[in-house]
Amino acid sequence: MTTPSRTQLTASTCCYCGVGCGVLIEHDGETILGVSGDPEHPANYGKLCSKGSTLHLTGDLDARALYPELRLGKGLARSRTSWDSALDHAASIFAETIREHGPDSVAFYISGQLLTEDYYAFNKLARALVGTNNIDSNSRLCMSSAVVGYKRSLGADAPPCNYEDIELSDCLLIAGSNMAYAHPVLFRRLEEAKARRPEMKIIVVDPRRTDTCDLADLHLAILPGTDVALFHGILHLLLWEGWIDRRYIDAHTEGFDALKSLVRDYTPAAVADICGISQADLLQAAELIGKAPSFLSLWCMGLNQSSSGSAKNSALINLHLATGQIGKPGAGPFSLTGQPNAMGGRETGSLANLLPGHREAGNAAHRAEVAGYWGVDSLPESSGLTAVELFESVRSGQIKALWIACSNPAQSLPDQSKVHEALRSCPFVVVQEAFATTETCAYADLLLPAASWGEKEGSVTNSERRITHVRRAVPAPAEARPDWAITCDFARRLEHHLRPGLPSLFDFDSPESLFEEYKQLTRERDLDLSGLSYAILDEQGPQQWPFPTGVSTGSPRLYGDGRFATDSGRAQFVSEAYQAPRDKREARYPLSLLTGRLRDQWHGMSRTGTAARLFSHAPEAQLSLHPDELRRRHLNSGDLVAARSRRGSLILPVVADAAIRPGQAWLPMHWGDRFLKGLGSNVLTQPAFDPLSKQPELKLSTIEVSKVELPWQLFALVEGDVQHRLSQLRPLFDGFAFASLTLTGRERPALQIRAASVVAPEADLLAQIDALLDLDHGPVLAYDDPRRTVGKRVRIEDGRITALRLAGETMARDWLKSLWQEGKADAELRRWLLAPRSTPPGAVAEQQPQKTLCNCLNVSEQAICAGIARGLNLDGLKNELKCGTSCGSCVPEIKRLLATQPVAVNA
Ligand SMILES: Nc1nc2c(c(=O)[nH]1)N[C@H]1C(S)=C(S)[C@@H](COP(=O)(O)OP(=O)(O)OC[C@H]3O[C@@H](n4cnc5c(=O)[nH]c(N)nc54)[C@H](O)[C@@H]3O)O[C@H]1N2
Ligand SMILES: Nc1nc2c(c(=O)[nH]1)N[C@H]1C(S)=C(S)[C@@H](COP(=O)(O)OP(=O)(O)OC[C@H]3O[C@@H](n4cnc5c(=O)[nH]c(N)nc54)[C@H](O)[C@@H]3O)O[C@H]1N2
Ligand code: SF4
Ligand SMILES: [Mo]
Repeated sequence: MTTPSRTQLTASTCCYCGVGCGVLIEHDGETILGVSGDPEHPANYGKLCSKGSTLHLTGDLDARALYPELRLGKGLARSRTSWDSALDHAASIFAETIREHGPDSVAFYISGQLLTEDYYAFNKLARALVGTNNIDSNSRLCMSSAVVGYKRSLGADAPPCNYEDIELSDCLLIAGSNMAYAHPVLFRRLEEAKARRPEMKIIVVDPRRTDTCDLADLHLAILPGTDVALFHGILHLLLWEGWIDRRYIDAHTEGFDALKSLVRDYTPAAVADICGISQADLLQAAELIGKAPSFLSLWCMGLNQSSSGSAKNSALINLHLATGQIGKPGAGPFSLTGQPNAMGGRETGSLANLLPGHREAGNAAHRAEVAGYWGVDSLPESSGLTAVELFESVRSGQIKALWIACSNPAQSLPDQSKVHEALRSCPFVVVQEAFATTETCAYADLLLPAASWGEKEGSVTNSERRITHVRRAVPAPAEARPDWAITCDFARRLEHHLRPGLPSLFDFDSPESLFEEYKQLTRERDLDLSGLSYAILDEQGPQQWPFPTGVSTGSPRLYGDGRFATDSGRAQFVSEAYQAPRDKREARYPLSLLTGRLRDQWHGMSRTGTAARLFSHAPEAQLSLHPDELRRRHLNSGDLVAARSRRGSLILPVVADAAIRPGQAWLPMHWGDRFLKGLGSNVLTQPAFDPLSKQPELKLSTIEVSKVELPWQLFALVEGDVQHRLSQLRPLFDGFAFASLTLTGRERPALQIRAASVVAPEADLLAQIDALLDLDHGPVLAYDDPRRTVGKRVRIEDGRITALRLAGETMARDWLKSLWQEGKADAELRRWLLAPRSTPPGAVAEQQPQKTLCNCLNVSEQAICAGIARGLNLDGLKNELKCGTSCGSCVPEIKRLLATQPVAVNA
């Protein structure tokens, strides 16, 4: 018998965004019981957002990868195997492929969600052992334009600011970042700073009116892809008005004259026209920037994910150099990193073109330094394939063995039809994953179960260059292992084939041993962290690099002395003209489709998609259009539409949203084929990429939207065992034109399915669906109309609905769902069920799904609007409904409702 063990707390980090919040994991040594913000961590001082604070509710074991699984031939099912045979098998296939087709016939696709030590192990495996530069990461889809921007403008890939600078700044430009959703804890810090110093000015540049605009003094809703013209237009005005810092330019920069002549053409009239904003707003932006004592810019994917991503980054950095706004408190160009350890990946050189310690794979001296340190003759010279190119080479057959770790490319890369084709045709695909449910796992010939959040040790670097020791709280479930251990174990087995008899390059017995080896490769480089150790991180807490040997604390800010990491020591102005986006709008594709993030979901939803409550803020996939665009197409909110791009099409509901300008559309990036039939959001997006950063234009593609007539509709809901049911039911909906499978509920999580097709499916298929919904036996009330076009099934246990299915038409959907939510099954329900007519009692027309704004306290948008109608202000709403009093992620949205909802007028 086991005795109940005491609850313990382990300080670690949140595994989601690049803010890098510290968390305290509450556990009993076996199971994670709770999570709270670490009050000592300098990124968040105890705060967490709606995602971080629900981490302990995610990670349903039913969705986890638990054992190695091997497929012995294409078309066969995978079966469980041992770690030894899994890795031996992988090593012999990789060795054989390399022997027959050369080292560049294999590739590794890794992730900014790996820890630094994992990254380092992979990098050494690819370059030193295999001898290929075909190792790229999902950071290619994320930060690679910022890497180019920093390197060519400032000489090194180093964000020069820190989080306090955000609070200290007098003027902030937030460009292409919806920090209210994507970096919420930093946004909370900004909200508090602005409340303390209302004179602080905030400009938001985003085609959409996002929740981040809630703090904006000025919102520039530019046309998508026009940022370069905007930044050049601002510089034009700064020059004209004399708001530049000539002394700084002369002392610390090069290339200003060329830029000056380039921006001469970017007159206010021309720029206002290109960007679709008013000249007055443009002038105001220039004035706010030009006159501010300190100026800081924050940016994210709206700049990076573009075919002119590098140009956007450099054009923004130009503004800082021209005004001398860098290297001092409250000033500087500050890219927000997306993933928790995108920075660590850049530091360890885990993009195809990089090497550890901010070195270049294309630089012979850098290669020689690293090869010497690793004790190998040389490192590969041929350039490596970057994400989009890499999958294209898989498709064309050039890559024959592919190792994917900690990323879900069958959901997140652009142009999904091609990506699925590539994975289908690749002779050998290894997927090293924590969750077995991802779209990519379906293609794994070998699935390797990885430890995940709370189960692994290592280090991460957040957006402000701060390194935190990630600590393990509990053991990984079943046979899952930490990534570094999987990688090193495989590498040692591959060495038997490729370097027989030689001493191992992978003699690591802990993440700390990897860190100790890696850190020496940063010595005397711009990011020098050779003075750091796990012991220092434990004693002194998280530290910012550079942290060279001998110092006692890291560096909060870079370039304070005006010396840059370039050969001349001077920062470089980059002069590049504005180029219009690639995917042109035209009669056939008249709408610009933007994609991005929801507040409570993370990427492909492998983790957040296991917690039903995280669906309540955005219950299902929807395509948002301006109300005028709906009117023009005779569409109503809730109608099913086909969205078509040059690459694919997707059927989903449409919704009116005035936050989006006419001519544009908005689709969250999160929905993949598991949750939305049809390969998900990225079936529409385009693979065009920036010529320098090779970062694809995920933010912008052109589409058309038209109504689809799918009269036969299905709605189903079933409580419990949600992950299994989702996995089993999803394939049964392949034949439907539309199918959306989501989670709903809070205390009693349920799977909810909406589907539609032109005609009713075979009775057989419906019977299979019913069986998986538990609607084929036991206490089930059923009614089928004589012509069998309409059918209803409701399971009632202990006086409550536990499962239901409506087929043919679904008018009673909302009524039944609310009965389910309320735990009721009354006489009216029974009467309705057995009646031929399907109109529900007192039926209302189908409604938009109810939205929960405050996820912590479970307060719906309706309740908040009712409170506003009663005359409550923000404090009143907080007091009475408690909304917004926990993590605060919903506060911007509540404020927006306060500003737009009709309020009761008190006599
Ligand atoms: N909730 C949540 N948070 C996350 C993540 C998540 O999945 N969920 N992922 C993390 C990761 S990896 C990343 S990279 C970050 C991303 O963080 P963000 O980049 O802030 O988030 P996105 O919603 O992808 O895009 C930001 C904005 O860019 C705008 N945009 C589109 N085109 C343009 C343009 O041409 N110019 C400008 N100026 N703006 C444009 C979009 O309208 C959108 O509002 O979020 C991180 N945080
Ligand atoms: N349309 C559109 N597409 C986009 C974007 C966009 O804005 N618009 N944004 C892009 C950006 S910025 C990004 S960063 C990418 C993200 O795209 P992906 O890299 O595909 O993102 P995730 O779904 O987070 O994939 C991480 C995977 O790692 C698994 N995992 C979690 N923890 C561990 C672990 O410890 N070890 C291992 N081995 N596996 C683990 C998770 O289950 C998950 O499946 O998406 C890109 N795609
Ligand atoms: S802001 Fe939220 S998602 Fe990002 S690290 Fe902090 S708690 Fe995690
Ligand atoms: Mo990202």
